[in-house]
Amino acid sequence: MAFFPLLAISVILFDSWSYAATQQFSIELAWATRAPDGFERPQILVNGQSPGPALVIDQYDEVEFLVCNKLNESTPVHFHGIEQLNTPWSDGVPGLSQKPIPPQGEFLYKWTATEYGTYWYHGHYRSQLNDGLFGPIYVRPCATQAMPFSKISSDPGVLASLARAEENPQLVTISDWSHVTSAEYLQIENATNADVYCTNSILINGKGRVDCLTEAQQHQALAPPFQALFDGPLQGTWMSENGCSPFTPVTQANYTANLSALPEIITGCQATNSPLQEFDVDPRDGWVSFNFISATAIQAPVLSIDEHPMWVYAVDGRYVVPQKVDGLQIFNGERYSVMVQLNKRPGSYTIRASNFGLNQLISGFATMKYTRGGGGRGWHNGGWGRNGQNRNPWKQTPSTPSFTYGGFPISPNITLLNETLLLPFENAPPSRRVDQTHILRLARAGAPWKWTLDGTTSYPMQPVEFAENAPLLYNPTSIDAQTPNLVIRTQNNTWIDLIIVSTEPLGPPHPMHKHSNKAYVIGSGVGVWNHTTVEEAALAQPQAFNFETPLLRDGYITPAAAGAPTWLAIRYHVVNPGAFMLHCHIQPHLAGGMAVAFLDGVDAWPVVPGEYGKNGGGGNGIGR
Ligand SMILES: [Cu+2]
Repeated sequence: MAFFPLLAISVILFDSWSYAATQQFSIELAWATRAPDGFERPQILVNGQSPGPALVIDQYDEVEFLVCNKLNESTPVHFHGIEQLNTPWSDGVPGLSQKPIPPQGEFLYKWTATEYGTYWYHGHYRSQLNDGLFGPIYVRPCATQAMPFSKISSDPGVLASLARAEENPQLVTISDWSHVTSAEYLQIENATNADVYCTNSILINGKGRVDCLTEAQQHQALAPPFQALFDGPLQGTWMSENGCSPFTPVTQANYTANLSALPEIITGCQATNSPLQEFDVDPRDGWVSFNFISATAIQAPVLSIDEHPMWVYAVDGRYVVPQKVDGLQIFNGERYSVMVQLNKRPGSYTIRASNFGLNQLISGFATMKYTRGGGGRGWHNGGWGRNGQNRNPWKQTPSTPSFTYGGFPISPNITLLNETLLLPFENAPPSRRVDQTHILRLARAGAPWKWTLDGTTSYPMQPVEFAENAPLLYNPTSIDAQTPNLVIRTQNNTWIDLIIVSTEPLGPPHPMHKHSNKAYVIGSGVGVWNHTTVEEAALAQPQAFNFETPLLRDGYITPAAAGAPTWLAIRYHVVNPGAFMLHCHIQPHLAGGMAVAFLDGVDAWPVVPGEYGKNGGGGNGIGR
């Protein structure tokens, strides 16, 4: 038949011209009893493990991601930082883009890996993320993508090593772990009427241990800025056995917590000695890329590797002009990729994740271990020399930290990344003309653990509403979509400024995250925001803004509040119509309602493919 040769030709053309492949990936979610830090409790496993298996794909691949829910509760899965260009129905947010997947149900997410870089997937229902429902995603850049490494070296051999390291990164997921489930955690917040901000350990790739410091060690480890608070407004109080800050009106926005309802498990400490994650590195490679992903519920640790500086080269997936630092603070949901040169004496070096925040003095650890000698300085596998002298070049002593247990530099010549000084590698500054400005007021909403982004109302997180009502994507004019300040409408192809203003008396930085396409972080400051537009504010305080070289990110940190209001300004281009959430990525804050919904591009509203049913119901076999 005549069409056979034609078919053969078209297959050949497809193979030689298109590198995009369809990547099928399926995960099964189930509860099991595990002890990732030596303490047994139920954990959500993804294909039998937590973190779940890594999804490693090439840029422009088509992804078909099947979720089989074997939990006894509903769930969706969200792809953090994936822009979901033209696939807003695969964003995984109940109430916005789908109904949660019921127990025994399945849902097939389909999206295109339009952007290279490090991302992750996680639960987006209540706080299931805290129970272990997450895993890494790495999208290898397409072959024509320029690489940023010439800032690190001009030596072709080194550049080749860096390129190899980038292609085979060590994916490092940092999470925090509580000895109660996320549902129990929220119940404790309710019962104590307190903002509960402590965990029992910090895990690196799912492994950690419970550390208990003596009070003397706590005093020594506490970073100076927080020491000043204990010498000031918190004078006369001290942290708990596990380093948790006291629940006083000072830390609870002037509310008084019902401490009799606070279980010992939240603030006590029983040390464990479970195994830590070990990253084996081969010094013959010259360099290794650590792609850090923060899946923490609460903690914002400073990451460092003893005796090894790090070149930060990508942030939230995108390349930046590489910057050499000794450590960096990573907030909830963020990703930082760093290049590390393997030129030290072969041995084991501690990787530290030390929380830097008033909430808790807590650290997690892992090890980077050289698998052999033969590194940059010519070390070889050692042993006893012919004359009996010890010629073993392997490092025998513990490695030297650059940061304290409290996440503070050991000495003034240790450098911590200042993320506001990072420059985009491929700069495409935002529009200077803006169509809409929204001022979002971040505050507590009637309780220390309830939050709002519109100044008064918590975003409704009640599961019953998600189960019964049509998601906003499916019905953008429903009753749910009429709450004026919690559901914000934008027109397609317009530029939007969002100003997040915080008036908390004493509050942590809030790592805000907007779903779909990235936003430019154009400014932040301390003081009252009394402007109607960024343009007006920039005339008054030009030093607070960067319109020329802002980073494009999917996470943006509000400045910490300590007695004065703070604000953060981001700018984004509406290019992907759909229903997308903006929220704080501290999980108890999200559960407490610190969120708003955007109906982006209401004038070009997408038509959801029929395979997802009428309301993204998540029934069996969707899309198959
Ligand atoms: Cu927050």
